[in-house]
Amino acid sequence: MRHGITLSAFLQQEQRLHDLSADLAGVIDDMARAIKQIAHHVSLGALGGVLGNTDAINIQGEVQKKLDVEANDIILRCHETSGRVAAMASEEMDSIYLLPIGERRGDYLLVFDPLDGSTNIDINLSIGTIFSVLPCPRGVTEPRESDFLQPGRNQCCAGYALYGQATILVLTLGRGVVSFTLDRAVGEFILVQDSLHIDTEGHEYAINTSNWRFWEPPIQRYIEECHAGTTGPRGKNFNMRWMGAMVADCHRVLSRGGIFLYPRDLRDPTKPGKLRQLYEANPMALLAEQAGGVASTGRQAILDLLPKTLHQRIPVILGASEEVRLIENYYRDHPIHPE
Ligand code: P6P
Repeated sequence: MRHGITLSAFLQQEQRLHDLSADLAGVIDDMARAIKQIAHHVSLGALGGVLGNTDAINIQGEVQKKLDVEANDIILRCHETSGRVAAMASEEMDSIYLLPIGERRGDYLLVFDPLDGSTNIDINLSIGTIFSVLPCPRGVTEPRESDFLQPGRNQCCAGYALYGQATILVLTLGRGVVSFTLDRAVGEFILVQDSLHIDTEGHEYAINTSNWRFWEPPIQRYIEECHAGTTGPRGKNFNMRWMGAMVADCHRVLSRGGIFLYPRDLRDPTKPGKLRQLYEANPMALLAEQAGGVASTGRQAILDLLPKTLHQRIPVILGASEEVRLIENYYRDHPIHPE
């Protein structure tokens, strides 16, 4: 019934009907403005002079792409003078970002992956921006890293942009999941879906199968049974997709069901996973749960996990409830790995 309204109208409605705070509505509006700017740079491709690598390595140990840095700066600029956020953190910045001196500190902490799927940038494949909004602890005006270390269940808002054929914005405020498409002619995000839903059953899985030999047995068992299809214990055939960008794979799960997995693997037993909790796992987990799905590490709900560090990595298994619960059962039969 709300299809066709703009993001601004949607946010006004949420303020009127659901007490959405004006400042949180403003944070979302500022993020939408940043996404429009990033979408423009992304759309230029090789003509924009922002393809290729910088000569920097980020804290993740990954080569920073020029567009990673560009997108990161755009998001900082769109929020640092709004008076709505108190500080920010990003995959591309080693430590938290404090606002310029003199700028009003707001009530929210913004964490984001400015450009998820960076290895897809130079080959014109799916990339996106993932963001999460946390409450700034009351009375804190100069946040420290520890103020960001909140469980994902604390998120006030989570969402992502996907820069594909269309630029879309998917969002949750804790009352379901809505999706907008950018109308470039007028520069407005238009509501196109007002309740994304993940079916309990799934038949499509996303995982990087080249890591097979490093997976823990519960994951090997689950994927083996998917491969067996109707001849195996699942009694149904599965399809596989892997986009190399969490934002794209998770959007497919939110749009047509299935499951996304980036489990803990034994390539580096000291690493609990590849994906980062604060700005990849937590926002996607909230969206998945709000769409009727489940988001788990394999052993517990992602949203209940207290992060230990800003760039904490965790295993991610999210999507169709029946699929994720089956994997959790397999983990229950598998001894806990030493931390
Ligand atoms: P792999 C992108 O670098 C990312 O962080 C996620 O967006 C994506 O799902 C994953 O890594 C891809 O990892 O090991 O398949 O290259």
